Amino acid sequence: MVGIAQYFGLNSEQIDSYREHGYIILNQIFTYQDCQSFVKHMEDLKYGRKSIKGFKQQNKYGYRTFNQHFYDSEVLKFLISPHLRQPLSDCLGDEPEAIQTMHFYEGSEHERHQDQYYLPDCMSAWIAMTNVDQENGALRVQPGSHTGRLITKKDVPLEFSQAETYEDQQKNRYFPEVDKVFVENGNEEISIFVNLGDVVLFHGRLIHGGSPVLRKGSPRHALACHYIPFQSDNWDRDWPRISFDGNRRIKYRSND
Ligand SMILES: O=C(O)CCC(=O)C(=O)O
Repeated sequence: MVGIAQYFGLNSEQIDSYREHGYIILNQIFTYQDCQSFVKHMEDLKYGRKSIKGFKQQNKYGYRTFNQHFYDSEVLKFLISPHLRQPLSDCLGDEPEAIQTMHFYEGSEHERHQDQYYLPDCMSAWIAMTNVDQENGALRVQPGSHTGRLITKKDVPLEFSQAETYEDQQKNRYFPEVDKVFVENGNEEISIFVNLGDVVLFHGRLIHGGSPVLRKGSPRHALACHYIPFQSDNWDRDWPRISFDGNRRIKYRSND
């Protein structure tokens, strides 16, 4: 098992802060050793020193892997770590079910977006596996934006044609809409600097993205984990929804 010895939920101040700002930083949830051995695992896979069936990197928003927990128990271990269960449940007001992972080898420089566009009702636990500073592409967020407008697939349909790729759709139609909401909200954007083992919990409506990478090529390992409330029916993927007990269910939207 990874993580420090005891499991805590959020105190009332932390819950209030999460509700007000749409994110909260939890310090030292995972140990130096947990993070170091995970980074080694990821680097070994990247450079072919180790192989695992299904392993694939995407060169999209920096080097990353997508849903590696489907085939890699090292990722699954973090995704459903008991250290995250109660804090997530305190934020969601329901039992969390794990739905998605992305491991970033480096800063993504991802444009501003809201995760609930892609995964309705979700929230995120973003685990820093290396120290994250001004230079290697910190997470940037607009505090309070989780109470502003959410751009959904009804506003910007996620449809492509021969003439328009997914990337075009995002760049030409989706990101500009989020930028409009960002301006409407009016709050300052901030970059979040954290140490390895820290976790940023954030609301799925929070406008966020990746800060510019000033030191090109610098490693910045982070595992972004996404969760949905158990009661949510807002789900149309065929991916398993994984409980913290390890149970898996495939649950489709019951209406519309
Ligand atoms: O890690 C990053 O740079 C961005 C992560 C992100 O945008 C996400 O997890 O949705």
